[in-house]
Amino acid sequence: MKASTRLRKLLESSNTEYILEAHNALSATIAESSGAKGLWASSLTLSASYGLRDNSEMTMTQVLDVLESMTERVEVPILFDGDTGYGQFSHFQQLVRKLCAREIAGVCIEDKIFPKTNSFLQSEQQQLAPVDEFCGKIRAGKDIQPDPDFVVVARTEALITGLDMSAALERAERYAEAGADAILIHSKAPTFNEVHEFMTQWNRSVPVICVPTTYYSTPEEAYDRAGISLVIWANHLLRAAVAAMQRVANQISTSGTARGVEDEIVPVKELFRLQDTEGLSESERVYGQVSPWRAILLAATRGSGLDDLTRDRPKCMIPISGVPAIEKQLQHMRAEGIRDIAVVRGYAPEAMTTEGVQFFDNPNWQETGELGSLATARPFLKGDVVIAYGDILYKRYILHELMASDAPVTVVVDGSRAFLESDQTGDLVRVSQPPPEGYDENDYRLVGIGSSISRDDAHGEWIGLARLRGEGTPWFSDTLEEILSESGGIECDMATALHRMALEGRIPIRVIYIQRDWIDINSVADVARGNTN
Ligand code: SPV
Ligand code: MG
Repeated sequence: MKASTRLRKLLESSNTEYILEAHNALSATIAESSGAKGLWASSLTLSASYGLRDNSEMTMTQVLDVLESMTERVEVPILFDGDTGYGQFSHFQQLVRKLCAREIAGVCIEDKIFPKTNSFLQSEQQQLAPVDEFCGKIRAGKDIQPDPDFVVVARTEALITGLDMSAALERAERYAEAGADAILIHSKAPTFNEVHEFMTQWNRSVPVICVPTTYYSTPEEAYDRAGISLVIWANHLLRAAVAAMQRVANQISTSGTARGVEDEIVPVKELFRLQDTEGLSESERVYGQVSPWRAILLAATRGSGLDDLTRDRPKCMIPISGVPAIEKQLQHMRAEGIRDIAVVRGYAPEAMTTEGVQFFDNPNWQETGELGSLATARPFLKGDVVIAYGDILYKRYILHELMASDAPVTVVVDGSRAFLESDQTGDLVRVSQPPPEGYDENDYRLVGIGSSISRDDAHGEWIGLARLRGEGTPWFSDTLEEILSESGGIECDMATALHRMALEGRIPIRVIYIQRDWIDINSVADVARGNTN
């Protein structure tokens, strides 16, 4: 149901309803959660919270901004205290259009002259607008409103400015005839008597609203008995906030510490709740704004046989077609949605100028081997994580296929047997089956990897790209820690860990076969190849 329709229902309800003041999105949320069925966007409290006077000092743009933030956060209808309608009839028409566009349920305008003053300030000196002029303003608003249910409340300040009851009644009747959906009869009397008298003489052509700021002690039944449709508690949330803020500010200023106030204020997590932080986490799960993926790039080594090229930089910083090799891999990772990336540095860390990654340092890279480097990046070794050598280059589809795998542990293996063409080989791999001739959907499982696999037994070569997820990650981590503690952290490579896991066989390690489409930068020849690719 539209907010405006809901406000109409409150006005038409058979008993007296109430609405609560709110001056920003936070107080609107608090009022709504308390059970208030509607909100009063008060000119007094909106302007006060802006550090301005309630003398038409807040501009239409400023109030619309606040109203927009309020209506975005609450479901209950908002009745906006529109003062004199921001000028003559044509300004009021603009206001009505803008309020309808923001789904504000209704506006209340008062029969004073711009710039108005709050009803409780020098009220007797305030001038009322001529009745005909104010009726014209009401008609102008009603004629223009794009939402037929939008509520225009006409407020008469007759009693506030010291006019008598008959003047108040006459004005109210004329405003109802002009099309007002409700009358707000304002009074500054200390008791309900004045408004009560108005009600006894009122023709009841439209619902009546009152604002018992000064006659707040009236018993609730009195409004009902008198036929009041809606009571506005017009400023209570801001007054409550001011009292609390003054108490806490003074206490901290006097004592110099916040120790004593902690019990009197809400915990920070209450602010998070009111901001709907939980809702954001939910959306992140739905829309995948936050990538669940991490990567650790092992980039600690200098590389052998690359002396000239690595005099003052690690091998992953060697430019390939003008771009450091590692940057090419990072581009692929970001394109695949991997945002949290760790790079383990070792040799010449100062030459690693890569941006947007978190560095971990392994100063003992020469002794520890890959697992020692990996161990420095332990905080990244959780959840869904890609582990990659920093010095490999590959086509992007390879990473894409790896990210599509749902296995707990997946490794990418080049099944082309290109290693037979070179005497320098990386980690040879034995798989449950040789690579397929063409496309197939079989699952391939890692049987063994590393130095124990002979060239004859090997089905391919691990390219230095693996992914862990689910139960695969703690399994790998445990294996890593086990190997490090056995070896004292010396000379252990990734293949040692993967081989041990394959032998243990607790969960199949999936192999994704590729055919070439990658290189590693292990020799000057490789670099030359990279530059020509
Ligand atoms: C307001 O809340 O701004 C009102 C009511 O207009 S009063 O302050 O009583 O004028
Ligand atoms: Mg006001």
